[in-house]
Amino acid sequence: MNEHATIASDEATRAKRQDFYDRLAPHNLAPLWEVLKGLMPREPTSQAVPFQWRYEDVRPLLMEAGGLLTAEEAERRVLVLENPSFVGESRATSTIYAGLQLILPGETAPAHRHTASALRFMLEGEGAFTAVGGERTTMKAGDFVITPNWAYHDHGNEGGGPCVWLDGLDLPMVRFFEAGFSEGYNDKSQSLTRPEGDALARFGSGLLPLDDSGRRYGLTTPIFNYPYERTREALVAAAKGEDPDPHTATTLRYANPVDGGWTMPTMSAWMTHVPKGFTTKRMRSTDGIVMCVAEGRGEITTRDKTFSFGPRDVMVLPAWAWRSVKASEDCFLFCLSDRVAQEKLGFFREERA
Ligand code: GTQ
Repeated sequence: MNEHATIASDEATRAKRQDFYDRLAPHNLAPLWEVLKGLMPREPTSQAVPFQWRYEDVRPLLMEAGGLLTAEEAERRVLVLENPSFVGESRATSTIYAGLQLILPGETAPAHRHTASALRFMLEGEGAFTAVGGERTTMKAGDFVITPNWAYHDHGNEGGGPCVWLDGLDLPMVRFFEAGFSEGYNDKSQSLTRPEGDALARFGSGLLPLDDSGRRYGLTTPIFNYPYERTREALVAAAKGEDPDPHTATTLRYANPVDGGWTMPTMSAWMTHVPKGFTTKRMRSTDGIVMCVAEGRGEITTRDKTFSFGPRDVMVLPAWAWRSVKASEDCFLFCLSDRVAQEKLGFFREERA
């Protein structure tokens, strides 16, 4: 067979196959062999791209939103942090929704509940509170606050200035499963049945109630505020006791005191302390990460990007992209991802250079 004959027969074969595919289509059938490599890549290539929102850029726009509508009108006055790859999809990473929420003095973000789990990382202002399970918690800068799925929650601001926090929700996951419900409460705010600090006293002191399983919120931790004061103190003390890990420096994860697992069923959260002058060795993992700077300045490199960061900046580190942090000051970095969900499903992997 000469060369031309080969090409001719390849073309003939291709045409024959294409004709077959065209006849499959009306039956809603498709040939796997044409898409198999895309369905099962040798390794992940995240659609999300590395991105940074500098707080100094976003803050004026958020304040402008504050002049346009009330928290009550908006239900939640939030600027959604959309990954450039997912415009219009309310996704920061493939699986995590993130946003910056503003609440002004005297405002109420009305009570509602939804299938999505939510977490807050407090950024700015004093006097903001969130209420869950009949208890309020005042949110201070750096606090990690949790709204369990299907728990009524409302927010308010009893301080004198604007309050802003980062919201992280598992909305893209809920949407993927098409399992989302939501409903309003019969009042603007829920009624309070416990004093502030009750949950932290019962579950967050290295003690547990004798007659309470702690499963108040199903798979979610019964503590709904992990105060920054305590987290920071623990990290600083831990950093004194051991040299920083080459890849993770000093990292502590937020834990459910009932079972030692992560705090929520779908989203993992942790905080990393990178001491001044330290650069972490490159690592990568299958979870796309939303990182928010609690304190410090430095640089983060991931995929083809290097971002210099300062307090309250938010970054997206895509799944399976190498990442490294260089601290020019003592850094405290809050992170969230879908790691817990991936671990439960058997997907999670990481690699350290
Ligand atoms: O505070 O309950 O950013 O329901 C998006 C949806 C925050 C909230 C968001 C929400 C909330």
